[in-house]
Amino acid sequence: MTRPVLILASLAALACNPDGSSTDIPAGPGIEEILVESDPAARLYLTDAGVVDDDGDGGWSAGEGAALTVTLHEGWGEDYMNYPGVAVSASPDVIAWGLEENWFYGIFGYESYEMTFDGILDEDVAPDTMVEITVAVTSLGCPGDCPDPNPLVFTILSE
Ligand SMILES: [Ca+2]
Repeated sequence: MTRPVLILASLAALACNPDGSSTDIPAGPGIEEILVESDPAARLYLTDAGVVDDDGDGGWSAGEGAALTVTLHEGWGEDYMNYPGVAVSASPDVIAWGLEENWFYGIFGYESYEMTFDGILDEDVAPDTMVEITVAVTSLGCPGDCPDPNPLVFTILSE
């Protein structure tokens, strides 16, 4: 499968695909490095992670809030009406999320929806702390009836 790759030197991040190859893919605002790319061949996949800090200076400081956005796609052209959603987590666990998961009723075939998660970075996080953030596909009925999590993993650097 081929797909267009946006070449922006200032935004490009080196990522490893599941088969071990590397691809230059764009990282969104506030993203340090993309570690794992969500597989676009899967039925539900994630792209376009970005983090915008509350005061807009481009750095996420201790105690500051930020909005994480990510786009969920249906890639097979088949409506998925079983409350698909996205779950977010951080390692180390230094972000207090308003919601750690969010869902909606369904996603039509080939549709894309941007989702936003608000988080506050802990007060005691030192500057230049690397935080790994995982966003994963889930559903309201999970665990039990779970779609492939097909995660998108990236790092941010605290200010
Ligand atoms: Ca800031």
